[in-house]
Amino acid sequence: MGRTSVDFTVMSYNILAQDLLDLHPYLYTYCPLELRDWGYRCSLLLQEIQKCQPDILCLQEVQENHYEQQLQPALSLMGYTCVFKRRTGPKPDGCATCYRGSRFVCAATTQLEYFRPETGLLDRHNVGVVLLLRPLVDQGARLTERGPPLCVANTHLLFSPRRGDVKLAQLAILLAEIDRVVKSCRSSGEHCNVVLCGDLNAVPDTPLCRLITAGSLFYRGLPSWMVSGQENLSHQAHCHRLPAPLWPSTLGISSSCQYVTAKKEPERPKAGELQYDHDFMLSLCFSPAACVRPGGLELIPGVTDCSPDPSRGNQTYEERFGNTISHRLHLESVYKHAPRSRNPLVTTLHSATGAVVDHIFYSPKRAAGRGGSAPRGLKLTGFLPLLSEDALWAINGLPNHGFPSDHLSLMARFQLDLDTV
Ligand code: KL2
Repeated sequence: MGRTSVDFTVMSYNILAQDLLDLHPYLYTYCPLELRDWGYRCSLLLQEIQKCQPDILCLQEVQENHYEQQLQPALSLMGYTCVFKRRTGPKPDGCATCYRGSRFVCAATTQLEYFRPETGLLDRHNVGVVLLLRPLVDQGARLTERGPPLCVANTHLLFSPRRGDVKLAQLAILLAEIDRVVKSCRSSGEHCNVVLCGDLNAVPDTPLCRLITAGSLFYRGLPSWMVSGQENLSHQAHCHRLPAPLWPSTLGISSSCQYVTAKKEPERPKAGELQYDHDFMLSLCFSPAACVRPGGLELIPGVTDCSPDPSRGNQTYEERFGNTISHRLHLESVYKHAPRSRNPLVTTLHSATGAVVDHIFYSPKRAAGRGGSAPRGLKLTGFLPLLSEDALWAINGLPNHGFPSDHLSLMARFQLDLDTV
């Protein structure tokens, strides 16, 4: 009898790009210069990863030259395979997703760019990485692929507290890609679990996070700054409210955060191609396309007098979009139990802010499907606690002698049921 489940851990960590630290020194005046040094921070970071031994590591603010010169080589020696995606634009950092080669094989990789200037909305240089991983299980001294696949999405969404509209559209691109991966698994009969993590630059219980966990968001008219809850900007005179639709159809993503397959214009037939043989016409007889009534069809009672349903098909993009964004993934937050208190827990802290902006979402375990199929989803079996603002200021804020970044690392442990053999 083989194993019936495996455990794995996921860490999400914004490691504070040196470039951004040096660009905003006024945020870290309390932090001694020697603790702001990349060499010092890098060795602390690698020690922390070595100690926690996450099976999957999702890093944000990874500076390209530091990735190439220090992080990738060191992580490779620790047994990790990494996929890095630098931001578009001038800033030299990006996201890196690493997994332990002894625990997973990677079946597919997508590097997402959210810069889509043709949309008139997505004009910021943020990125994401989506991997499809297959668990490896030790079976008689041999590593074998076993169990349902896992889609791991890692991202760092736009910081700007006012631009909730851009953040939501960036998230929609990420959700559409995850949906595509999950669907491609489903088409081959597999249930794909999802882990979505990273620095979303949005605090819990705000519209952006609620879209992820509730699956839908009514956004029309919502003040843009409210989307992420980073700052209260209700006092400002001019307040941008979210329009509907939020993004144009040219993005190729529906309001349910799924890719829209573009409808191609039918090609005009060349002369002589208008001949159809009897078998071809017969094969069309019951196909849906053959049941659509051409606009200028001559009325013959009983033959051509059933007209198409006018409530479908003629709607404009704006009408179809509605005022709601939704998605079809079931996701829960690992850190939803974090209690609100006078001394709040945080994932990031410096002179200007102390907040929870980093998250790990996952497909929770649900009841068995019909026909006695195996229960689906991940069982959360543990997570690394956060610290309070007070506790962190008591050890001189972030970064400090023990923590290399202005963010804390988040970590969760999951149990995954393997397919029974
Ligand atoms: O909030 V962050 O820090 O997830 O920890 O993400 C962004 C900010 C990161 C990438 O753009 O750079 C930080 N004031 C303070 N921090 C800023 C600012 C700013 N004006 N701009 C960017 N960042």
